[in-house]
Amino acid sequence: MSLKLLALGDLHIGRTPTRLPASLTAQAADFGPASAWMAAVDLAVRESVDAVLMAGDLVESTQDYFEGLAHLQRGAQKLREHNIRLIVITGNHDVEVLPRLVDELPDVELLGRNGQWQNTVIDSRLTDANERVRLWGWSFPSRHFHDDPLADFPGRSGAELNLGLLHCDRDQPTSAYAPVTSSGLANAQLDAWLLGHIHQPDALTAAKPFGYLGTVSGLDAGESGARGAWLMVIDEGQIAELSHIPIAPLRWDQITIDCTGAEQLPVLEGRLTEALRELASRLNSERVVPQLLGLRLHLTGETAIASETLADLAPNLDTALPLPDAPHIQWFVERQVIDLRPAIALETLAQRNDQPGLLAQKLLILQRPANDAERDALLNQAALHARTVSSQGRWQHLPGPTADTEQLATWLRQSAQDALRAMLANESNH
Ligand SMILES: [Mn+2]
Repeated sequence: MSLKLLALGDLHIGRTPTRLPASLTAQAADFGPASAWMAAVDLAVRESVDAVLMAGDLVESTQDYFEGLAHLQRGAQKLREHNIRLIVITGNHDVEVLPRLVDELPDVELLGRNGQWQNTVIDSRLTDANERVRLWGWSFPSRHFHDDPLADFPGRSGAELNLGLLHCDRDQPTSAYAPVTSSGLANAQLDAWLLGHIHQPDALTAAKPFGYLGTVSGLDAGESGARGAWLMVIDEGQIAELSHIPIAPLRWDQITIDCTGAEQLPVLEGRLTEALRELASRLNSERVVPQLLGLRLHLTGETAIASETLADLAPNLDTALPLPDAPHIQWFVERQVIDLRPAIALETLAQRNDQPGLLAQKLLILQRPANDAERDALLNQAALHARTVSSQGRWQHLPGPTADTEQLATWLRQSAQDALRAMLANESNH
């Protein structure tokens, strides 16, 4: 007889997915964190786990108090009805709001309030099971915390498995979000560390249960791939299983299509269909499938195809469509990334003295290794230009840092390839 836990990373109730097709924006909340949370609760009930553990940042911000209250209460009540414990810690986002919510919700247990390490023993609900674990937790005491919370970790205790639940920034010594080190985590001698804060999940296994749980649902297109909850099974005092179960209702993903040799729309459509069917067959083998897929189409390879034809490839961005071979999943194109090279070899083009020739020469320079002097000079010129533009008054309010050199190189390459294809298409029309 075993003990089962369901561990969830950053949930961020209060966030709503953006970049959805126009026809779905009114229902955006159905595809966000609150839906992922209820899916996690259903999974906990279905798997008959003993406790649900949450590693901080359950709620996006202090402004989301009522949204947090409604959803946490609904989930906590359902877990309570099934005699499943709900144990949480605060992260930097919900440091203020989560303790207030917990005070309103007697079914939720907050561990390590105010940055004080605390532990609780979780016993298997099955009386004949005889399995137990000790769970350690530490909650953010303030929005920023510059010290290593492991510095005053009291150390493991008891003969049972000792697990840790912590919201922290690993191996980022100057972080304002509870910096810890990998060696510090290892030196604590626990049997598992279930971490929150970083949104990309680590590849955790029963043999290596130390790392980030990741977001429960992808909060934007940058958080691509399977997102969900982690099921941990403890059997005879050992971690027997630790598996990732994708439960997010919306999944962001990428499809790369090699367009080499494809110059007509039907050929490209055939390749996209093939890629969608592969994706469908992969998804059909999963335990829980997403309802909605937001896809970034990455077009690569060598082709003389016209940009207008490429624009026709992505289905209408205002709607979502049933996925071939998996019609219960809707898909839409979030964005097309065009990274195509002309079908003519750049070296041949670069022999020419006209505009395509000059552009081909620049592209060849861009392809050189990162420390090449001519490449550096080209990128410095681009960086200077970018700085001049971004310091103009009308662009100054745009958020985000200035692009780094490699980002600039990517933009230059993509726009030069685009321009080159347009020039060559124009030539062949004459
Ligand atoms: Mn965080």
